[in-house]
Amino acid sequence: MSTKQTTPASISLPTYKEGAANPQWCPGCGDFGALSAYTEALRDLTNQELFGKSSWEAYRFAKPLLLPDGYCQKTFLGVAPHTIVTDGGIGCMGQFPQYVNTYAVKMPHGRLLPFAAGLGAMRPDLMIFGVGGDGDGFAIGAGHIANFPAWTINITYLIANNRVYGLTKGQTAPGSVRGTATKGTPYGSPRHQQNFIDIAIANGWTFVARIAVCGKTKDDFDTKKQAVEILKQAIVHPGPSIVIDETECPTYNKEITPEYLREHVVPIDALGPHNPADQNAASRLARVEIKEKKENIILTGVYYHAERESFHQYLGITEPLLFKRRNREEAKKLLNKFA
Ligand SMILES: Cc1ncc(C[n+]2csc(CCOP(=O)(O)OP(=O)(O)O)c2C)c(N)n1
Ligand code: SF4
Ligand SMILES: [Mg+2]
Repeated sequence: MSTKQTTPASISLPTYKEGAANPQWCPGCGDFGALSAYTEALRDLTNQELFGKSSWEAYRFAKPLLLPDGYCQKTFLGVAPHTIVTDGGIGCMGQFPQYVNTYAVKMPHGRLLPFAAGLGAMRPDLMIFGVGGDGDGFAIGAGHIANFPAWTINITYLIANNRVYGLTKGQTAPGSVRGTATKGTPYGSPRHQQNFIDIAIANGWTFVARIAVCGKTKDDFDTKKQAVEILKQAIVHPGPSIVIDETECPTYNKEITPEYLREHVVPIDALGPHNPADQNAASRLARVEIKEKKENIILTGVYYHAERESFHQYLGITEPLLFKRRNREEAKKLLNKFA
């Protein structure tokens, strides 16, 4: 993160790129679209007015403003470069935190959620944004996808589903469709594609959505605009949010091109009304699309959205734990409880 001080007025889109490294992704990599949607979402939230104050001011006055309701409302604790932690895994998408001007961490493969759990528990005033690939999330990290949401800690997790292990040169990944031929599976992989949305709903993620940043579809539907809106909703959602980004790896996955995505993306609303609060309806919707064959559709939009008592609400915690100063005696007493 840049150490240069910024004034509230100067926080804009360039601020989120200031001092960040130049992306090392291949030309045409879908991760560029995800990065751009993320920074635009941050820009919009940064400039949002709340409680009659800009979010920057709200950050500074967060404590008095938010005490009555607790810290479950991550939204407006202030979205600004110094209040955001972008938490990456390993893989091409895992490089993402280096390319944005926020605090950044890079965890071992599949382990961004344990870090988020610890940080989110202690610092609910921060906005935590996890980023990784389909392999990182649903292969080596799958145990955390299952366990993390049970803690009802407030984060947003963006997973790039390019359907390959991009960084390690294109092996099949949890997002790969059955029959995918790679160097490691020259006759086509017999493994079925995992249904990420269904897994997320079943495991208790309380905001579950899919995006695809691929321009305008044949029906003139703007996928980037939808992606930015969904990321904003996911960030604002007071609980574990997961967003699957259907994207391309032009280097190792020649089948999923932007044209392919534009042809197959259909917004959920186009199928008729959907109530995201209805978990059964959301699970049914998650099974509408079977992407084993090319002619099937890729639904984008919010599948599921529910409120659930948070970790901090349950424990009655109304201020970030690290802000609370304890003297030595108090700390000793607390530790002795675990002896
Ligand atoms: C413990 C461990 N096992 C294996 C690896 C090798 N490895 C690095 S990235 C990667 C796969 C990344 O695929 P994905 O998460 O889909 O990200 P992408 O590169 O496609 O964005 C693997 C297997 C590793 N870094 N650490
Ligand atoms: S290998 Fe694929 S996922 Fe990785 S940077 Fe290149 S295009 Fe992107
Ligand atoms: Mg991948």
